[in-house]
Amino acid sequence: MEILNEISQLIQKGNAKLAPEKVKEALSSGISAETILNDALIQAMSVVGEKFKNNEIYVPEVLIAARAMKAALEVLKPILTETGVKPIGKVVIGTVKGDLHDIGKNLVAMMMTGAGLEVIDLGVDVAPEKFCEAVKNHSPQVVAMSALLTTTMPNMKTTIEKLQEQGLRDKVKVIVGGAPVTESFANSIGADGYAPDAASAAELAKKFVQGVA
Ligand code: B1M
Repeated sequence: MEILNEISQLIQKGNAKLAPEKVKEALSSGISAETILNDALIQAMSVVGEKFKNNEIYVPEVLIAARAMKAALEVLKPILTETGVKPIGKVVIGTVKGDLHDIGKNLVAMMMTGAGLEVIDLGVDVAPEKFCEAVKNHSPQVVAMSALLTTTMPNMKTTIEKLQEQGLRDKVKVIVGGAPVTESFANSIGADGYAPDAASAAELAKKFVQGVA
């Protein structure tokens, strides 16, 4: 669909003004939020990532593309988070210490909200102590951690160890995800679950909350 390609191009070029407008246009022409998300927004960021890896673009261009992606995502947010029901449980989510990537984490948070969960979002660069503090303050059933850098993945393990140290590990299920994270990594650090994308992360958290996983 041409309009999806146009949205993708606008995000890649970092046009934070026109990208959301085009998303609105696509929605009113009957294209689903899910299609726009997967085939335009996420697709655009993977092109950006590829170009960045190949040194065709640099951090400033990635940053402005991310800004446009976020602006476009804001248009989809009310649809993705739409839920008519009372929250069925609580999740504390954050991007781990040292890591500033939050687009995927925000998407996971939106999908979880849409799945009927209350989400406490701690933001980015979240230290293990901060996760522990949030568990004490909010008593969630699930702690969800995101990491986009191979160098910050170990901080997921450090956070699990800190939860253990503070006697909180048995009170929560820990799920992890993010581009470099794999199921076997999740197992190796003692996480309870791994999800490859935002929709399955929401599904998994819901199962844990309902005690069926
Ligand atoms: Co960064 N960056 N970045 N970056 N960046 C990557 C991740 C990279 C793969 C690019 C590349 O080289 N191809 C590379 C990491 C290499 C590695 O370690 N393997 C990289 C690098 C190197 C860096 C810097 C070190 C660059 C530098 O400064 N020299 C630096 C680090 C800063 C830091 O964090 N300390 C850096 C900075 C940045 C920006 C700030 C410019 C910007 C982030 C802006 C922001 O997030 N607010 C940025 C961006 C945008 C990217 C890419 C291009 C796109 C990431 C993204 O938003 N994707 C990325 C390349 C890529 O991923 N292809 C790249 C879209 C998003 C929807 O996908 O986040 O993967 P993603 O989330 C997915 C799944 O992973 C999953 O669900 C989502 C989809 O449904 N998911 C979960 C995510 N969290 C989950 C949690 C779950 C379950 C699923 O359970 C809890």
